[in-house]
Amino acid sequence: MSSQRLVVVANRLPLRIRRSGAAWQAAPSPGGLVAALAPIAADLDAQWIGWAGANPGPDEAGRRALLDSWERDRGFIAVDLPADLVERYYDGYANSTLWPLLHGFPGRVRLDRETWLAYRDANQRFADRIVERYQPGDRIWVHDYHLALVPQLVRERLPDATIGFFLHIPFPSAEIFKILPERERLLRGLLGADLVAFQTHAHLHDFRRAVLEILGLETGMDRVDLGDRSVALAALPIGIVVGEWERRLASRKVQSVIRARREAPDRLRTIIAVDRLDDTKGIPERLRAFRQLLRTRPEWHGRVQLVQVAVPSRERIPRYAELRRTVSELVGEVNGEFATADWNPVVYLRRSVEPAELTALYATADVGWVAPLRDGMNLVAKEYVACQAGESGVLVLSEFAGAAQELGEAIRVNPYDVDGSADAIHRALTMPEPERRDREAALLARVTRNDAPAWARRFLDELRSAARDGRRDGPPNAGPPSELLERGRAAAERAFWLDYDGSLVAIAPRPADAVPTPAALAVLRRLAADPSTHVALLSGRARSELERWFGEIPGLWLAAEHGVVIRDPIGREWRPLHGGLDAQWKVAVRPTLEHFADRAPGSSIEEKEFGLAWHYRLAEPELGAFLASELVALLHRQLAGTDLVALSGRKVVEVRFGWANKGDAALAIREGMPEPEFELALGDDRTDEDLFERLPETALTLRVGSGPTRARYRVPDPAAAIAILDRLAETRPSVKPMRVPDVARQLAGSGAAASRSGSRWP
Ligand code: GDG
Repeated sequence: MSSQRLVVVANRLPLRIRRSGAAWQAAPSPGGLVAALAPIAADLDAQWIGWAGANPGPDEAGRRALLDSWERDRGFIAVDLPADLVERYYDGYANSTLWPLLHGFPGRVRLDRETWLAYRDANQRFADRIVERYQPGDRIWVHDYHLALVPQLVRERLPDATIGFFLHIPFPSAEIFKILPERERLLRGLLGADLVAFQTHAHLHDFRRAVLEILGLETGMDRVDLGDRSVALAALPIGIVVGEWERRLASRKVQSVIRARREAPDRLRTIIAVDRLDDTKGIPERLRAFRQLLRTRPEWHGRVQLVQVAVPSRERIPRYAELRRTVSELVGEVNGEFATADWNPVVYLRRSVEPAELTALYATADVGWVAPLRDGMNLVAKEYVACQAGESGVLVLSEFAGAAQELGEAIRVNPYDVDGSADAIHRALTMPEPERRDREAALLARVTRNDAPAWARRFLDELRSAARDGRRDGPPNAGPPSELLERGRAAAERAFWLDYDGSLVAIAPRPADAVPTPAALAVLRRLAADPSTHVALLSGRARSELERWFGEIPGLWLAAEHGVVIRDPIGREWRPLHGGLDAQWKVAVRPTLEHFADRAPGSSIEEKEFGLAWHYRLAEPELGAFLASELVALLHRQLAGTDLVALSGRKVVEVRFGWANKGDAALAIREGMPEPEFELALGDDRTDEDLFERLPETALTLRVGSGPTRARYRVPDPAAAIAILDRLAETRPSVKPMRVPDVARQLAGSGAAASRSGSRWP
């Protein structure tokens, strides 16, 4: 049994089964995924799970026998889907709802509960197959919009499985995605994975927005935190198998076709376009633009030809049948308007062409015209570049294809702009040879470097680290071992980084009620009184409160508002962590928060010196949570481009400086100190995770209460935390006599002294 199998899950298996006369036969499936993964699949002991394409019919035993042999000999595991289910799941929800919606065409979306139920059912069947065949150590790689629920369905039954998802098509703006009645289920479905990857950063960004606005979950640039685990996000543009096109290009047969075409005496300038007959591909728009070129630039009459290959696709869906009619009519119109006895402007191939012929078409075309209205990536663009190797064809590429992000040397077009597109084609046809060669060479280098095997390897690397880093249930409620505390008690130089609310005192319904307990005050005093122990209280509270409660404790550092301002224990002066403190912004932001406070009875606004917070602990929980996600989304827009951020915490949404965090505050204080021999950090929420993350590995990090954490140890409540601090405050064997903390003295002095200390104080 291999321990690192790759299980590829896609709507279709690499082979489909079909009836030929009295027998069942295997035929290759359409789609490039097999080719993309083939170069790495062999090394990875890859299994495939997918639909085999045909439904039970006559001779069920024969069909089963063939499918069984696929499984045995090739690792292809078929998912059985009854014909009526395929129609509702595949033609229905996947291609009539999700496909147009994810491409951003809400007007073309069909919403229908029946097809949604079929989609769920089909996804469940895929998940069942995965779970049935699962072996510990497997890496499960789910592909595309047909199977968005699969990651979560598998996660529910295999909590420890490694699951990745790749979306081949775009993700739309949140406004459009929200249209879907099943939006929440779909997002949750995807977030069952350890890694969700997209073709471009733009799609990834739109996905993050949807997660925020629909689920109310904040996301990092490349991560969604779900509490008990996190999901990595990545932009991994797919490539083509360049080697395969090179091999075809080099074949004798293809070479002789290419030579014959290039050397033909009456050779026309040719433009190649290759698409599935799909309304996202912009075929009618392209034909209109070509007509415009011929109308406005008669010099091309008789000299240029557009070869449009259009492979029929999803023909049972009415939208597709209609598109087929539209395209045929337009081809007829353009040819009818301009053709002569010796010249046909448009050659229309409404069928699939053989790979060898396609290679020759790409290689001999002067222009590759790729004009989708929206496309995840578009492999045709890359294939054209690969087949022009050593030649000087020009790629004209829609700015709405994912490929446009990578292929900057192409001529970019807006496919909706008929005149602009006609001009771009004219420009491509008249571009000087050296410029054409330079552009093609640069494109070819990039397409070759980011080829399909490189893409797959990158995905699997990302998946490996996502699965490793994503599980953060953290340690059990055990606390640090006794000998560690003993060592801590004896260490010469020590530092303590302590959160207050939830860590030293329990959370109270109203923040003002969470006053320090005598036990908390006592232990702070004892620790801070020791000259070789540096104690810093790092809190989200305002400095006035910290000063009132703790201002008189000798030797104690205070950091207020998550480290926006810090007070040293000697000079007792507050200084900002960064320069340029300004609270003017509150004037603009306060009304937004007030509006939400009005809408949720029981909620209130807390005004800090450099921040604003909306607390909803006392509001009706469901309404509070709902409004909180709406508020965060609104604030994200309002604060874009400022150095402020909106963060949701425990029953609170807070606006504060993005640069302020407890980790940086601790490091700023730490910079001027002698290297501590022992260091302890204490915290109970997300803002303390910044602290745990930035301290050196050797620090003893301690989470108070439940929730995911980076901390090494956990204790159940503030009382248990104080018990640990009490032990560390016991009489120390090796305390050096009368040692005044150096840093404190430096910081208390002049600005010049502060900068000499090498710290980052302004
Ligand atoms: C989805 C996303 C993303 C076409 N005609 C013939 C033929 N083809 C091949 C092409 C190319 C493939 O079909 C089409 O790939 P695209 O990338 O253009 O588009 P989709 O099918 O919509 O694919 C897309 C892709 O997934 C991969 O992630 O790029 O954005 O929509 O390989 O060569 N092949 C042959 N004869 C034809 O007539 N042999």
